[in-house]
Amino acid sequence: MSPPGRPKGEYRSATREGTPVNLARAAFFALLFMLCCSRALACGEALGGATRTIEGASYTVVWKTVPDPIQVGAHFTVDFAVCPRAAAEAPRAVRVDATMPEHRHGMNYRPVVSASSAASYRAEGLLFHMPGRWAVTFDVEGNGRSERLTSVLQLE
Ligand SMILES: [Cu+2]
Repeated sequence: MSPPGRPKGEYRSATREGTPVNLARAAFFALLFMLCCSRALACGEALGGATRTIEGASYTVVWKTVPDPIQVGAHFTVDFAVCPRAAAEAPRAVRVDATMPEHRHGMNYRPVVSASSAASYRAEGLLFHMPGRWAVTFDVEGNGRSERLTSVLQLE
């Protein structure tokens, strides 16, 4: 589309003169986009709300209980994300369990883990049958080994 009354050639030449400015603008907006919008979600960001983070050698686990806080003797769910660190591969399998280290016992229930998206999981069927110090463990299989990430919960 040429402006009326102007020869096509002259108009296109004028456009070319403006090119360096347009490139600079495009580069500026590309940079702005990279800074603001294309950033991958931080690990567990999709979980929302208050989360706990465990940094392991190969994986980071970000998790929260539903409900939060949990009650003695009531089933609860753990929603969590497992994110590979550095060159670690995506986890092949993830298990969740809990024990009371001082009492040398675990739960009376075995949680069932299901994947809710590529990096997000849900462990259902947990129940802490007594108050005290509970260690929640996440066993992540990947890179030919299993890494255990542990977080401690004090239950009143
Ligand atoms: Cu106990």
